[in-house]
Amino acid sequence: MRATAKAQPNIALIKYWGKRDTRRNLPAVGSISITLADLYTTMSVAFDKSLGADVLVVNGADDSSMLPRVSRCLDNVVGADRAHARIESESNFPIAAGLASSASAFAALVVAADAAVGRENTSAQLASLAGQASGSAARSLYGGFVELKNAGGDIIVSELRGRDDWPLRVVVAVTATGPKPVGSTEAMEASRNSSPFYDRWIEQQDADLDEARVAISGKDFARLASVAEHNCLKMHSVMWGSRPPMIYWNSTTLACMQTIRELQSAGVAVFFTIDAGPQVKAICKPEDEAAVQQALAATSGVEQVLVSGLGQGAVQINDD
Ligand code: 2P0
Repeated sequence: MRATAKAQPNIALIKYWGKRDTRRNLPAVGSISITLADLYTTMSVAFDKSLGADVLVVNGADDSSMLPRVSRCLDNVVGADRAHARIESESNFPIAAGLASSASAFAALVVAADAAVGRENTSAQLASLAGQASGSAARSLYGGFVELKNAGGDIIVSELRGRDDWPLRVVVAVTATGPKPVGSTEAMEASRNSSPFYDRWIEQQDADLDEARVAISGKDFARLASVAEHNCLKMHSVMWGSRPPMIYWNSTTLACMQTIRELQSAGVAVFFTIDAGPQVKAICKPEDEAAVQQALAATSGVEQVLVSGLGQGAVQINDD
């Protein structure tokens, strides 16, 4: 009744922002992401009839803040009549800071819970279950380039291209650590309810998805760079237009964007994307990784630079 799984965060190149069904946590738009390799969360789930309640330990410390979502996710995977569980989560990167820690956490959680009770849900079923807990988590079940599509009353997640097929690199500039001021779920609802740009965002998403799919299929870096930056800035424009406004950037976020513009002007194949947090993710070709890493590390205000290749998605691992 115990199992452990490992999953990586993913970085959306065409973003999920907005829900069409809050109860079932269904996204209003499709999205395309890349799964990372070197940032990860390991999650152990041990069901134990002697426990009086679920217990969640995050990076060695009791954490009750995420427990309701975690417990609900376990109910969805295993059934509400399950035994209580001790859940232990460890991440090797800052959590709740716009580095998609909920994606890696819930992807690992569904795989571990499913394995702990000896079931063999398919990846598609597990992706759907992870998505109910956190929309972006559905994408972390798969590796490489991943697309999430809306399909009827559910989602369908699939790998568009393998990680070894187009081995791009990701350089993350950490500009601030610590939890973000407003969680994604609340911020998305603020955008839906009040941003004058929200409807246009939804209307245009299919065109961006089509363009990104073509770029990924043809390994057309310049085209992917152009549509990904456009989609990212459009999503942040939706957020900035919300009341109250949702501004996740800080001055170092802008400095990093400027660094990336300078690299681009010097002929480096790199582009940026930014999620619901102040970190800047630079995507580049392997031959440019050192230059990108160096330039971001030298940007004033950057606290830490993390680098990663593309990963394989959530898997069960052996318990110690
Ligand atoms: C994404 N983000 O596509 C977008 C871009 C943040 C900005 O998915 O409400 O934590 O739990 O389904 O998955 C972050 O949102 O949101 C996210 P919920 P989630 O990666």
